[in-house]
Order: sequence, then structure tokens, then C-alpha cells
Amino acid sequence: MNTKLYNIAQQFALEGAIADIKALGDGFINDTFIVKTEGTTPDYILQRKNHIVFPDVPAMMDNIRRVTEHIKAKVENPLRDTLTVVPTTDGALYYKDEAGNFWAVCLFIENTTTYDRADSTALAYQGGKGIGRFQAQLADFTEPLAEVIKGFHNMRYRFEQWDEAVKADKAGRVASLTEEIGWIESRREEMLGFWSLVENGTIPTRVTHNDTKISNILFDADTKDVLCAIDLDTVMSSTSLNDVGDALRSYTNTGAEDDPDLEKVSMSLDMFRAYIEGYLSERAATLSESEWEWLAFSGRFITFEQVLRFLMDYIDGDKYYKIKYPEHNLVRTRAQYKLLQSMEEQYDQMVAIVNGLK
Ligand code: GN1
Ligand code: MG
Repeated sequence: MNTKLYNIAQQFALEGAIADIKALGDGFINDTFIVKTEGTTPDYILQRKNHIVFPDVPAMMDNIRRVTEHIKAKVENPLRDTLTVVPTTDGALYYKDEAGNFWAVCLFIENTTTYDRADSTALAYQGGKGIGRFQAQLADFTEPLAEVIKGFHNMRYRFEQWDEAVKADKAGRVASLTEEIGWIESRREEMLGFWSLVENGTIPTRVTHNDTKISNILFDADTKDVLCAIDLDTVMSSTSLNDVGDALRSYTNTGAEDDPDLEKVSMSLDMFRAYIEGYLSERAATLSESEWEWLAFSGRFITFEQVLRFLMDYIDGDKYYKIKYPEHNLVRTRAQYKLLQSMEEQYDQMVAIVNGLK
């Protein structure tokens, strides 16, 4: 066992003796480990929170604590139906090590599964239901939440960052990206047009998850029913459409997010219908007219944003997302763009499905 990790885990108020610590999952931002304990005591998730991406980890952990406590008060099984933050032995929500890294722990929820890809419409339905329920549970959470990443899904702010990145051309890659940059520029007006509806309040702002890809959702291992949303780092005020859009980007893709084979990438209308049906099973009664109207578009919006973010990181010299090989962010950009095009081609059908469910 890695003694450094062991010493960090020991800072937290864990039940039982640590038996093993292993790396877990494939997050793009944080480093995640599972801490196994001996015997029947619970296991734990230990994370090094990326403090470059999240400049105020204490505020982020406080968001997570308040939101999970709010949910716990409403559910049947508070230790299973949402995350449980485990404090340090001093009662803090995080531990800062000597190197300045921030660490946090939550309870590992037994007998659960995660997926990288939706392999059935039943799973997509469950995923939609899970996020719909999450938003419904937090509909009466009225305390302000810290904005943990400035302008996270704010398209106007994203375009400011984009303009700076293209101008600075830090990695000297802009000249080779004429076509890809054109993909962004040709949609600038349309995407900002949508965002202005959020800015002027036509589309309401609520407490949302903001990172709803399938791997951030926990399912029951036996029933395959959705259990809860995990990775609550980006819980903030936003439009609930962003949660739907980011999930559609993930669940409806017939290929991988970073598929090098673009033939495999497209949007599945069946998955789209299933996700939306699941979401509406929890949210149909409380959606505003404007949310209904832009529900299908949300998939295009967040997929576009992801094309922009991957390409911007490639232009910046790969500073934000973890990459597995040098061109990874460019491969991601192209695969997400293929998905965006597929959504654009099928947009009339997406709208018809939403209208049929109204
Ligand atoms: C990151 O943290 P993770 O791997 O769940 C990113 C999301 C992106 C996603 C792309 C804080 O999610 O916004 O959509 O990668 N999270 C952050 O897969 O930037
Ligand atoms: Mg995350």
C-alpha cells in the first residue's frame, strides 16, 4: 500500500482499519481512490481535488455538504440515496497536505455500478429519472451556493475565454486548426442567442448538478435502478437544461466521447427518447414553458460547449483535461463535433419527441 495515501486517509474519521487503497475510475479532473477497510466496516472514496480547476476547495466541499444534507432529510435511506461526506478527525470537510493538495473522503456505497456508456434504453431512462429526481429534491434549496468554477456553463464567458485562447495561441496550434475553429465560430451567434434567454430570466435558474455524464451516476448493481448522482463538485446554480444537455451528450452517443473512429459516433434517437422520458417522469409537472421549449436544444448546447472546451484546451496546450496521448483533446473535439452534427441533423425529430411527451 502507498504509505503517502495511507497517511492521508488516516487523517479522516474512518471506521475500521485500512486494508488497501487502490486507484479508481477515469475522472478527467480529480484523482480518485477506493479505501478498503478490514472486516465489515464501510469502504471509502478518497479524492485529491484538483485545486487548479477548483480554486476554492473549502467552498466546494461546503456546497456538497449542504446539498447532500438537504437530500438526506428527504430520502428513505440517507446513507445510500446520496453521497455522505466524511470529515477529518478534526471535523474539517477536507485535508490539505504538505504539498498543498486538497483531499476529501466520502462513503463508498456498496452494491452499486457505474457505466461509461449507456448500453440499453432502460439505463438511459433510469439516468434521466435520477437527474430529474436530483433536481426535484433540490427545488426548495434556496441558500446561495458558491460558484466553484466561474462561468462553468456560461456561454458568454466561455466565448471570452475562447477569444483569449485563440489570440494567445499558447501552443502554436491555431494555424493548423482553421476548420475546427470554423465549427465554433459558425455557431457563436446561435449559442449566445440561447444563453441570452438564461441571462434575461426567460429560462429559470435552479440548483443543478452540471456534470451529468453517465459515469457520474450510481446505479443499483442488482436492480440496475438509478440510485443517485455522484461527483457533486460542480453543484451550483444554473439552468436545469444544462444537466439534461450534458447527459444527452453522454447517453445518446453510439460511440465513445473520444472515439477515434467517427463512423461509430452518432446520436441515438431511441436513447434520446428514453432519457427524456425518465427525466420527465420526475420533472414534467414542474418544468416551465421555456424549459419545455428548449429541452431538445439543450443537447446541442452542451455538446457544442464540449467541442469548444476540448478544442480550447488543445489550443492552450492541454492544461485542463487529463490526456492519455498528445492529440487526445483534438480527437475528443472531432468526436464531439460529429455528435453535434448528428444532433443537428436529427433535431426536428428530437423536438417532435419532446412535444409528443408534453
Ligand atoms: C469533466 O470530472 P469529470 O471527469 O466527471 C468535466 C466536465 C466535462 C467532462 C467531459 C469540472 O468531468 O465538465 O463535461 O469532464 N468536469 C469539470 O467528459 O470540468
Ligand atoms: Mg468531475
